[in-house]
Amino acid sequence: MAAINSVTELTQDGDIAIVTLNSPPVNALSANVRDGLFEGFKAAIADDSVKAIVLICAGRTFIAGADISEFGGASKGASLFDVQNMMENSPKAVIAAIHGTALGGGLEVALTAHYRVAVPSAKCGLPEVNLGLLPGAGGTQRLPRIVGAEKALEMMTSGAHVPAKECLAMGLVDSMAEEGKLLEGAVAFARKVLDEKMPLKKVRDRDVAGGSPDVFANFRKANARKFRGFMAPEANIKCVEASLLPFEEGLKVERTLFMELMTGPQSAAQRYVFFAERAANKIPDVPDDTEILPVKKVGVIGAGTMGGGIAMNFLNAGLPVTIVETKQEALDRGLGVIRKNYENTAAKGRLTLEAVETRMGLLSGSLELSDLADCDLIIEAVFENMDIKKDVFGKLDKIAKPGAILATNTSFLNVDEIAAATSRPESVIGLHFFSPANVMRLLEIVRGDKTSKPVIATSMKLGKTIGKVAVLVGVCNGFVGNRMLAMRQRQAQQLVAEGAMPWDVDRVLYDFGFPMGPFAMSDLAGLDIGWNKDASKGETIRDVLCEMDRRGQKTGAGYYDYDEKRNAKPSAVTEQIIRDFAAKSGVNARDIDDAEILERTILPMINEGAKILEEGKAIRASDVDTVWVNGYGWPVYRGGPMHYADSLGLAKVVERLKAYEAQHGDFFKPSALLEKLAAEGKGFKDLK
Ligand code: 3H9
Repeated sequence: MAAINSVTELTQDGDIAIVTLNSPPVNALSANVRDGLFEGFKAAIADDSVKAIVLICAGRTFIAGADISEFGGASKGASLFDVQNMMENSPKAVIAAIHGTALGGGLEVALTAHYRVAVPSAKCGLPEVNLGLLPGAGGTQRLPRIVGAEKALEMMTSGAHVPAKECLAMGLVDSMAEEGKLLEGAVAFARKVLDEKMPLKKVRDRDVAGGSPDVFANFRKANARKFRGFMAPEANIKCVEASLLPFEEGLKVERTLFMELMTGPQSAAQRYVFFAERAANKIPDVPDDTEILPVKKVGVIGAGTMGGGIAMNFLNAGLPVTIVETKQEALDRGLGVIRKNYENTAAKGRLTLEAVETRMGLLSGSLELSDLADCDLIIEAVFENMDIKKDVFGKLDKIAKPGAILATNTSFLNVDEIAAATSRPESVIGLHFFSPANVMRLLEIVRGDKTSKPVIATSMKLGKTIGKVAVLVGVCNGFVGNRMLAMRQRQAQQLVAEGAMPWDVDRVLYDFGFPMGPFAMSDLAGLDIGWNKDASKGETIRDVLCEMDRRGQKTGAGYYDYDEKRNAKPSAVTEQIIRDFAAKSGVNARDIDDAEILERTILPMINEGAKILEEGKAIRASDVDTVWVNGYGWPVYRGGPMHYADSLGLAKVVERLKAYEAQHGDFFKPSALLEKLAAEGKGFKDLK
């Protein structure tokens, strides 16, 4: 056995050399790893007793890609291309042995091996698109040469991690090894290559299947909506187009486009988000070894849209759930909706009917709160009213077993006040899911004054179990997300009061990258949420719209008019209502330009984010961004409001807020933290 360097070993099994990489956590292609691979292969090739070479990784995975944390720094040591050339041009067969995930640069390395062997649980993918990039080490040229243009387009623009079985069917993997016996399988395959004198296949020498011009045109058209605003998908498509050229020419296109993306703002933002989501898991005063409480059974109170969606998360993760409602009819309806949701997914081919039954089999309904007595976690999802919540928690306190986590799904109420309705505030926490709760990735976990560390650690871990991005926040009105959203909403309303039309505000925010603007959103949700017919006195534009039964999409009209297919059209009726309001309140309605709309809706959010940080209600600026990217449709290629503020420069943010403060008053007054950072020439990224 010979150590090549601190992360690479070269060993031998008869005439088969084995290059083993061991660079936790994910064997990313850092300078050290590249050096180790380069020297390892060089030594194996130079050794006359070696006839074939197996590349395998220790730990939980094959190479998961380039080392993202090294991006932007000066490159040191052997380049990835040096490694790949050494492997591809090796006169001895090279076999990549894959377990865990072969992703990005990792798969690109494997594609320069002559053969690939994988265990069934392995997955392969080129997920660079999710970092605002494209595979920059020949992957865009080699993948289509194996799987064809169409599959390559799908894989590269989705970043999907494709299971080994599918990879085998596509020819991306040549042979399967038994689970847990990868090395044996790969060595046996290497012997077969030698015994049968199998050729040393170079992927680069193959032709690309498919790839007529209409394949690309159709793909672009079919995905236009999904790719809107992003630069990387189009660059990936262009590379697949270039794979129809001779290999070296295609490689040049790949290189040029890769460098453009790599040095651009979108990829910087998307890489930032990658690390931000992972940083959110780290809670300074809740160490990794904090006790995790067992959660084997979950209770949900309320079978409405929210309760049902919440329940589905746990069912999907294989945990039994009991839902409690007050009336049989509501319970039946709630359980029925869950079944229907699963059946719809099955109809789309994304779930087997067997899986539907397994999940429904884990679900039970009850009209008795006492049926939650054996639950380890109980989540309340009843009406947003403090008295009702307190009542529920008071009752829960009496029936829940000792140590059970008692969670509220409130979206803005004071979790400490709710906790005070129990004799065990240390067990109470906020688990704020976003609608639809079974789909949206964000979970705001709200820590009360007295919430215990094990309850926090367990909640964070559960977030991961159910596939959420969990962010720990503190108690304040609306927590992080809704508190900042309220600022945007206020300005959106105010802009309309001053003469902007709802569709102008919506268009500016849509063009910025949000999936929809605030008024289209209100129409979708229903304008009458929180509106009371008896109390309504036509005091706001919304009041008037609701009084006219323009309650949003469901009534065919709201801020917008809708046709039968729910396509929105600016409404002359709404415009007149707005003009009448302006006249009544003596406002001189004016044209408001797009730049002002954008600044007045976005800058107050940034300012509020700064206040949240000042008050310690979020741990770090990147947590605020993680909330906005995953829960509120903030375009990931702009990194979140705080990252966006940094990209504008905080001095500029402060200057613009002050300009609006002079015109519109205190609402725009920059927070002390913003002023301080701007004065010091710093950004939110500099906060430690
Ligand atoms: C690329 O390859 C470009 C090339 O085409 C071009 C070359 C010229 N680098 O996610 P986890 C860290 S771009 C650095 O919690 P999991 C991660 O930050 C790359 N660090 O684990 C975390 O650190 P910490 C293309 C990385 O089991 C720890 O590893 N590849 C990298 O839930 C554990 O990560 C990708 O985009 C990296 N590449 O999931 C794959 N990857 O513990 C990105 C991970 O300090 N990675 N870390 O917070 C993933 O998708 C997931 O990490 C993976 C494991 C599925 C591998």
